[in-house]
Amino acid sequence: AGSQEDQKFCLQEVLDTFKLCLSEKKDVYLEHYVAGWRGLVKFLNSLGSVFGFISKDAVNKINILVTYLHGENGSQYVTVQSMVKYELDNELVDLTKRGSHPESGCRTLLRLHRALRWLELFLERLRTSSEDSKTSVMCSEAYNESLSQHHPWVVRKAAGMAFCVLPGRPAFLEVMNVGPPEQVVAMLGEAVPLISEVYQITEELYAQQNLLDLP
Ligand code: 1PX
Repeated sequence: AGSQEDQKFCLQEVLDTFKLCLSEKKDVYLEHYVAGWRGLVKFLNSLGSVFGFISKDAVNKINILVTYLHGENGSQYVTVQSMVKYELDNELVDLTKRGSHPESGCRTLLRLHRALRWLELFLERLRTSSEDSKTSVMCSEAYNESLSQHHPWVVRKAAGMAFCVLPGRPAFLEVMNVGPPEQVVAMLGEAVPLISEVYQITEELYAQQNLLDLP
């Protein structure tokens, strides 16, 4: 058996993990948040090795968070809210420049959080696009509106090159393993608002605590 990342992607599974993300109080469970990302990485891996540099970075960040979650202070990392409070109260975050805490949970999650905004924008485009729309265009538009602002030129360049080899819309929807295009579109209609809600809650928390520019 291969590692979890080699297994087949299925959009339903990602949708389910994002559903589990929010507690009744609208706190974000870290365990399900990283599980959602693991599912997305599976998808990325199924698109080919050109995306390897992207999935490698995502896996690296997922692993940092999982290590905290399963570490001796794991109970402080149950939700994003408790993680932020714990790390700030204990001065475990480099706030203005990189120092003794280059891999805090807060800064690591922020990277995935920014990528979640890209995902929301991209999936919304995918959902509302016509059959002959180019996924590469949807992907780069979503990227330029979000994540790219946080990336240096070289990364933007490499990302742009990777987008060019994305499969066309029909093949792309096929890899999602949901069924016919109409069904994928329906499922995206369910997934996008969920992803958006998780994004908004995290965004507000980070904004309140002044954490949106963590180095
Ligand atoms: C339902 C299917 C939808 C498709 C799912 C695809 C999942 C994509 C997962 C992307 C995760 C990207 C995480 C990037 C985090 C990041 O911004 N890292 C940078 C900063 O980190 P640092 O520690 O240095 O502060 C880091 O420099 C990143 C480097 C790798 C390049 C990131 C390019 C991101 C492009 C996102 C679009 C993915 C294209 C997928 C095509 C479907």
